[in-house]
Amino acid sequence: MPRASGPNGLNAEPSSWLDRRGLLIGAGMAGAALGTGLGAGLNAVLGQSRNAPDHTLRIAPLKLQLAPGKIVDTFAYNGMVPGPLLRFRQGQPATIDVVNDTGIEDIVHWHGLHLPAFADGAMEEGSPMIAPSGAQRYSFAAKPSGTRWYHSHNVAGTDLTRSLYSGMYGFFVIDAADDPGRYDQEILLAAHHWEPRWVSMQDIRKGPPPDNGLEVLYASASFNDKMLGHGGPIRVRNGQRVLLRLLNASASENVTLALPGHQFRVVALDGNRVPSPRAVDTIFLAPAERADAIVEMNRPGIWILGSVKEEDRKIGLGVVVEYAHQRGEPQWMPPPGTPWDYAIFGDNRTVPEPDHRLELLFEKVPGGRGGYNRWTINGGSWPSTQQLLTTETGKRYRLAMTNKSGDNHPVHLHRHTFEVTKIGDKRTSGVMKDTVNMTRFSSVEIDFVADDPGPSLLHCHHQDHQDEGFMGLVTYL
Ligand SMILES: [Cu+2]
Repeated sequence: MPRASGPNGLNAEPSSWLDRRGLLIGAGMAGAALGTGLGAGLNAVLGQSRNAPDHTLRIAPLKLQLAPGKIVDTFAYNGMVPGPLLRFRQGQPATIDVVNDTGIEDIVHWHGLHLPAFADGAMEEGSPMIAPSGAQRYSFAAKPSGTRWYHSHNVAGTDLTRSLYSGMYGFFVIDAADDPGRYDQEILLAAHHWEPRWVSMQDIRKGPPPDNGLEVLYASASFNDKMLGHGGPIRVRNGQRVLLRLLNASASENVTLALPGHQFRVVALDGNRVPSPRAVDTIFLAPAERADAIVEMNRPGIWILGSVKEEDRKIGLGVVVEYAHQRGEPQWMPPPGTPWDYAIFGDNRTVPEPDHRLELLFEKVPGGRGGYNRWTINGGSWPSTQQLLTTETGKRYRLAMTNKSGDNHPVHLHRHTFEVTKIGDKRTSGVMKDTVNMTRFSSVEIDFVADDPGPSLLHCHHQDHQDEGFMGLVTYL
């Protein structure tokens, strides 16, 4: 029986809760989080009722067999990777107990959902950590519809066994009432990289400057829990329409995916339907991004659905797609190298002028050889970025973001959905996301309506970037 920690449990170790990531919640913030926010929401979030939860997630160590002879020591939910599929109808009340069977405190974030800050699963917003051997009840209405996911939002820092370096992630699918469901089969694939290690990238290849700090490289990768060639194939029949729900659950690696001889008809990005569904040869996903794509199975054979990078397929990032009555070795063919462009899925609607525009500049502070890089937003690193933007309910805000670094940053805004309105010099509209990838030395503008009061974290989804200062808070008046 999961034990819900009460207010006393929550307050037992305020220092360990408040000091994470060097966080010192300001008096106002703490008042908001602990007073009105948590106070009012405490019963809801900590579960004073004795109702059975819809799901229980148990965090525990796992020896994950990616392939025969390839076992990684990790942490996971309910002994499986990804964790169990959580599926709700839009608006349905969801009650989820999370039990922490480890010696390390942790927290679960419901990525892409609109829910109160105290239930969101980000300690920076005031959601409580789950103590070692403790438990936490999360209760909220499941919305909006689409391919969402859940994952640890703990700090990893230099510890590559924690948070998104581990197997602590899973799909959270919210079905719309009007889902046309025009497909014959639904396949969920979460890409992940395993066996991380810190390296000096400049020692491995040309490019990074000599003062670059340590970065993470991985020795293996998988879709779901198996390396390419070691799980069962995806079995299809000629003429089928297969819906792929693709998630990049890697801590820091981008993926570009292809299925030779087939195209992906992208119908949703980050779970949100796009105005202009289009068929593409490849799908690019930065960490935390999702794509829903329909594939018409019209080229019988045995194929590899996998990373376009050979070195990624070699370490496991792929899965075999097998048509009925076909035999032979899985085939791979390099796809056309079309650059990924969010705008092709958008429309030409005129975007309303925002009520307020905020420029955000992202910069790297190189850590030097053997050190760790730091990241700044407008010159400051977390926690000095706790007042990035104060919003008024109902107003529209534009974040004009510039990436002044040679690294890639998937920027995620919690508890809100935003519209991509400009990529470089190109205006666009209609593409709704919760995570937007910024390529190196690029600029992107996103608009959101302040419609979900409470503190909301804006951060890079690279585990090492968010841990090293790349986060800030959007708050409400
Ligand atoms: Cu980043």
